Amino acid sequence: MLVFHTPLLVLHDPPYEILSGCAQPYFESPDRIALILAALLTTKETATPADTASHFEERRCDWTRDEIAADRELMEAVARVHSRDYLDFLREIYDEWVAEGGSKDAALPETFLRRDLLLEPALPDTTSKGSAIARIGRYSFDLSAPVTAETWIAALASTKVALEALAALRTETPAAARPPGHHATDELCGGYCYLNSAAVAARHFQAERGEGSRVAILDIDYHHGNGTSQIFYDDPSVLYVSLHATPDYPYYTGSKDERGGPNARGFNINYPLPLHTADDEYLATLSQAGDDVVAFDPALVIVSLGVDTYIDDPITQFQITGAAYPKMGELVARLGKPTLFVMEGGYNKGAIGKCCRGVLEGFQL
Ligand code: SP5
Ligand code: ZN
Repeated sequence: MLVFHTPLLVLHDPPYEILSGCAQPYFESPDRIALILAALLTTKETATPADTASHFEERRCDWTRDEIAADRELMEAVARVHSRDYLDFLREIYDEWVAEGGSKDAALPETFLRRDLLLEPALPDTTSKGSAIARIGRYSFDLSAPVTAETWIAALASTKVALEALAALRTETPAAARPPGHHATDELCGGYCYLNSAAVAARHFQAERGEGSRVAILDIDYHHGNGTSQIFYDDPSVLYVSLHATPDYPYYTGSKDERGGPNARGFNINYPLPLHTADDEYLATLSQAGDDVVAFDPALVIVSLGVDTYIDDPITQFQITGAAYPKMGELVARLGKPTLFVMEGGYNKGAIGKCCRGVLEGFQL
């Protein structure tokens, strides 16, 4: 199994985020990638037959910052999902923020543009250019997506890693990508996410294979992927199926009633699960979600792989143990489809590598 990554992913390193009203160290930290790669690429000293059967081969992509910034094809791919204005915002905001006297550590909103705050329907000019602090409140939905000097390059690199893995896809390929993507909508960043790599990969696949080719996105991150759901909500060619905790972040989306827009009723499927959910209930639900995917008969399955479902994750509440991860991988393999894994959340530094390895080994059994 080829594992894709690039050293550029670590460039995005915000000093803090605001959680529960307090500044906290940024949970979505750069060392997550090294921890995952170490777990995948290290051969265990006590190799069992199962270990040797699963084989991870590193594909390190040595792009330069300039190559990423000037990559026209990548921009085109990203622009299939995100609006031009939003992409301009991500590229420009840090410099604009610093020029305005903002902290060099990171740009973070002070206010959010809520449409119900406006007295006239047109957006105020300040949200396009001229006031960085107004502009960032237009394109963010929380205080967990600070924009640093390097965020734009790292987010682009993260998406490019997913596209490289997609291009190399045979039966399965994991992309070790960060920052994650599933909370990013067409024009909002939040929840550690800036560019929605899984969505960009889905659209890119369709651009190459023909517009109607069916793609299923199976989101097994602990949180509801509100961004992915929004992007494909009215599109019957992309099935979005999510297992996630309720009530928890992002709080306002993820209910069973969200079944898709008028053109795509039934193509958005949510499985909200109670906060205390443990292995058996989770796996039974995943198996049901697998049936949804099989019924849809997609040409490609994209797994938004978050391992923040783990029992000892610092910001979540499920009680999923290490033993469940290989079983998740097995259930995904049973779908019998070409499968792209794109990394999303997972914040327990001692466990994320093991959990990812578990899923991918289970897939290969
Ligand atoms: C990709 C991804 O997993 N994003 C998750 C973003 C979650 N951000 C808010 C989490 C709120 C956690 N509140 C409990 C804090 C316990 N210290
Ligand atoms: Zn998550």
